[in-house]
Amino acid sequence: MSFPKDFLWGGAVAANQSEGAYNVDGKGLSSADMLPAAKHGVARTATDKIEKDLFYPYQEAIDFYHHYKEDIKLFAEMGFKSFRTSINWTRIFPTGMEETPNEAGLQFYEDLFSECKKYNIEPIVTLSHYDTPYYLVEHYNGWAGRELVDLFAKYSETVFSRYKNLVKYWLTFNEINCMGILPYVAGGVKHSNKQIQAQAAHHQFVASAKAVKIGHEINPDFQIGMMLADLLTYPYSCNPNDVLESLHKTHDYYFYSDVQCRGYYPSYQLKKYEKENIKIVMEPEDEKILLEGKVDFLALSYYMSITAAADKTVGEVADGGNLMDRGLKNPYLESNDWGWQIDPVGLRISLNYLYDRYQIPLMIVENGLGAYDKIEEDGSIQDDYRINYLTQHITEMEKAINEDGVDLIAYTPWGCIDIVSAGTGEMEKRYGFIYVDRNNIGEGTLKRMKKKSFDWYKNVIQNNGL
Ligand code: BGP
Repeated sequence: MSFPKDFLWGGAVAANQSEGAYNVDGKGLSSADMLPAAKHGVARTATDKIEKDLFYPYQEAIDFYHHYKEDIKLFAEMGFKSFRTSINWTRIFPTGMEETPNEAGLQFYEDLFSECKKYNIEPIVTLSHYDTPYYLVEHYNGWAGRELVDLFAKYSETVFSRYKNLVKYWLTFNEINCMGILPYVAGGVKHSNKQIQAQAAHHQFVASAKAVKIGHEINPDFQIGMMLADLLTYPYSCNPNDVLESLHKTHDYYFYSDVQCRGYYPSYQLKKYEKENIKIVMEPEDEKILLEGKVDFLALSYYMSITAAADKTVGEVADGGNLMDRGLKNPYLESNDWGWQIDPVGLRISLNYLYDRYQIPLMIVENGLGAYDKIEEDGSIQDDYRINYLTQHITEMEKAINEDGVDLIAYTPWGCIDIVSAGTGEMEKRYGFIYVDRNNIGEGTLKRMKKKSFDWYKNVIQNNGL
């Protein structure tokens, strides 16, 4: 078992779920800041302003903003070769509309990326991770507004120029396909229907393609990728109608990677829009921009798989499966405490599908097990379940590389340090190798503690996956 020599082992977080400091040093409000905590099984809904009696878990999060040196030191101790995080647009342009950027915000990320470089950790930076300036949400209905394309291009140009010698790997939009599932979270789209979601996705496609072009002009060595939430969907049975249903569900998310990796809308999606009477408003240059702004690599998140049946009365809807229009449970798989079905072989299958389809390098920039962790009397955290989950997935990655020939270049497990959950706003859905003392209602010292998986992952990296 071996991994490529320069394989980018690391970990991942996002600005909004980790940084806290939501209103310091000139930062503006973002769509994420307006999401109060919910509970397991209850979707988070944005408020129009910050309400005093609600709890907004991103406001403080794990205060990575003030703890990043300590945290990166711990990542370096594990031997990280890469670290994925995002830039919070509202630290750079507080409303998204300013003429000149906020220097304090620019300086923060310069310090953060320099700190990574100090330990030879390669930053992998997402430009937009579920974070839209709230001003743009209010004035343009988020990404439903065409105005955001050029505002985003300006923001991208600003950060590309500033960090051109610090950052090589960039991702444009986190889980861009979630626009069709969670339009507010993915695009600050508050008032939404299928037509609006399709138009908002188009704006992100064009904005991403523009960013790719601008980035390559600023530094031809930049590698700029797209990011797909991999929602691997099997047929519920071998009934051809179920197979067809799973193909259609697969198209629902491959559509996004097709546009970004191939540079044009796939025919199945154009037919679907026609059937649903959805009309995309395009500017004359858009098709050219999409083609010229194809991405250099594809990054994916992978947590689970679901199944699909043609007959709408069969099967049991999996947790979260209702978002994917009746994603069904798979009798062969077990689930985590949040009902996400654990499927390591599915990761190998997904990597094959994606590499066959696009023939460009792949990165796994999110994977992991959300779980409740317990601190033992001796202060240790015995997270063997997490070690087990990750071992199984790494084993399948290795097969994808060595047996199937997939060009996989990075693995950054999600929430390498415990952060706030995006789905529920809980703190106690933990993914990390590092425990953070904070609970669901914001109590705790924020102290960092190594879990058992910390030394395990250190060993994995040291032995290049062995
Ligand atoms: C992905 C998001 C992340 C992240 C992860 C885990 O969809 O890109 O932001 O949080 O899912 O989800 P959760 O936090 O709900 O467990």
